[in-house]
Amino acid sequence: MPPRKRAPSRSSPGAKPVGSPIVGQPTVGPVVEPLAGPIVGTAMEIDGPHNPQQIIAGLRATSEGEDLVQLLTPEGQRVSHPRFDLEISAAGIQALYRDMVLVRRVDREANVLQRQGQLGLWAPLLGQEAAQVGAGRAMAPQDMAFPSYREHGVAWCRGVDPTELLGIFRGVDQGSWDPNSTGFQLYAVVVGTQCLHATGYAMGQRLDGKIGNAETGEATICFFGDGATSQGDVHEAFVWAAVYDAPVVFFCQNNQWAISASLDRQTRVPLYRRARGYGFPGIRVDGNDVLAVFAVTQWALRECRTGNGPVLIEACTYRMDAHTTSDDPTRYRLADELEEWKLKDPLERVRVHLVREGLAEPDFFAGVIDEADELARRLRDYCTSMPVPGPERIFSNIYAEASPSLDAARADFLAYHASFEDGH
Ligand SMILES: Cc1ncc(C[n+]2csc(CCOP(=O)(O)OP(=O)(O)O)c2C)c(N)n1
Ligand SMILES: [Mg+2]
Repeated sequence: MPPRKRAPSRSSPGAKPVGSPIVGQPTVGPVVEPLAGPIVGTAMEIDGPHNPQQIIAGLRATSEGEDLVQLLTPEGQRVSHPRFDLEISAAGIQALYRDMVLVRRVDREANVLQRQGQLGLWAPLLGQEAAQVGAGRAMAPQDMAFPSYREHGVAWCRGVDPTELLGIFRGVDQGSWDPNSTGFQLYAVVVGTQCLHATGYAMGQRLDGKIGNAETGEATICFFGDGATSQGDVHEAFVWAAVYDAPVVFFCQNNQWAISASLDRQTRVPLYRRARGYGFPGIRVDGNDVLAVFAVTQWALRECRTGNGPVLIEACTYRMDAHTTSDDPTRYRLADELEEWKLKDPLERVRVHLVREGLAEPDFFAGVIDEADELARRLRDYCTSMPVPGPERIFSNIYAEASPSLDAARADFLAYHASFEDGH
């Protein structure tokens, strides 16, 4: 191959060309000559006047920042927002509070069941109740959700009974609810993959003419984490959704950690700002404020149903427990961080608000606790009495229709099992 010509220099006239490696040349030795000519600015100045202190203070995306949409402060005070104000009755706030208490109770009970050997694994949602309930309750019945593996709160809002989540974590099924009737797809464990599924589904909604009306149209919402944003699948989903105007809300729960990788290992800019590069709006909401999440997600879903999708929402929240029951977060994060986030607890701020504003009586809170106790009992009873599935179970619900090769594989597998003396 003949040696490639050097590209003309893009630096100022008179400057020496910038050296670049030439194919076929030995790579040892200095190949890059120093850039001569005037320096027009540092890289940081190109995208706005950011000094290093600002970068450290927030542009590394670890702080919540000035653009955060919030309607209820951590102290339980209602605040207004020029674009996302919400009119909600006392009963409406009570209902959101009840959802969060029950969902937290499901989560804590399942965590304990894992510790007692009844589940193989559990992925806790502790701390993310407002993000999930706010988003789940903003959905219309005809919308479709694509979850990751932690969306127990969204499942609850879609009418998936919490007992149905346990089979996956006990290892007896791959998800037993009906995605079509609930509008809630099965859990996705491969990080980010559900963003492609959601985009494809939303493109279908568009092609089927299901959009055009903010109330009766259809939209898709896809849940994923801060770590998932580094996956190629998520980038591809953003590109496809953008160029096909897919009616999909990308709902990123930024819980600050991807197992032991902190947010600053994923991004240099706040995650919601990435949307701008793909050509759709990105909004950052206080993910521990159920009212703000509800208002922002409702708006985003309406935009998508109308035909103005996609939209990215970054819900700033915190994973208060371990990544899963197999993880020990004390090995990679400081206890102060958790203590700081406890002050922003999503349930406590709503409780304080209801009490302080006289929007709920003590009976209401006592009733919710009783309901949570009953739910926990039901969950435990169900889990400990779940039947062990037979070996043929692994072949069911894989393909819509039977096939000769699947039938043969099943027959082989059952014969193999039967060859053991005790049949197992
Ligand atoms: C493609 C792929 N890579 C790696 C993993 C292992 N893994 C499981 S969860 C996880 C971190 C995900 O973090 P994030 O997206 O922030 O979601 P979170 O768990 O915090 O809700 C990783 C790396 C996986 N399941 N799939
Ligand atoms: Mg995360």
